[in-house]
Amino acid sequence: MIKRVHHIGIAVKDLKESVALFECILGLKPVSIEDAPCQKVSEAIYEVGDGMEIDLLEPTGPESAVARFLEKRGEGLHHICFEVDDIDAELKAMEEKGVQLIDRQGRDGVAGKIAFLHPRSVNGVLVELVQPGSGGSNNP
Ligand code: CMX
Repeated sequence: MIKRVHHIGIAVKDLKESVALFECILGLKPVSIEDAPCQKVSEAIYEVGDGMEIDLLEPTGPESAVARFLEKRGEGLHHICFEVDDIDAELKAMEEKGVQLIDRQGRDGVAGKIAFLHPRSVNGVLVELVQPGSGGSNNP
């Protein structure tokens, strides 16, 4: 079952400049700035409201999915992540409904087990699912 929006990912070209912009325009400061080698990004994480995060994502190399996104589409909304309680069960149910999965099973991500649904199946929006506290590795 989908429980809440866990985070929204925004692709940016220059994390330092975007962090300064967020502070200047919105008065927001990141709770952390870190590398996520498993996703080939550096990210600035903001906590907004009731535990929801906004993550600014700068690619760490040309092979990053975020680098391809920036090249094709420019800066902007990259993905929405929903928290679920049983990621593998959700993926199985979605596959049965004909959703195009990028990951057929949850894999280790920064915040727990994660998986992506292809934007082609979700009105052009890349959707991530996360099952917190189950996995949670920063390694590739
Ligand atoms: N949102 C919406 N559409 C997107 C997209 C995104 N984030 N990324 C790519 N697309 C579009 C492409 O523009 C392309 O559109 P057209 O068919 O109209 O040209 C289409 O999806 C297919 O793209 P593709 O050629 O397969 O492009 P990629 O090789 O760039 O792969 C995707 C796209 C979604 C499969 C890949 O980006 C992926 O596996 N993403 C999951 C992992 C990820 O994004 N990690 C980033 C960090 C996450 C985090 O830190 O939480």
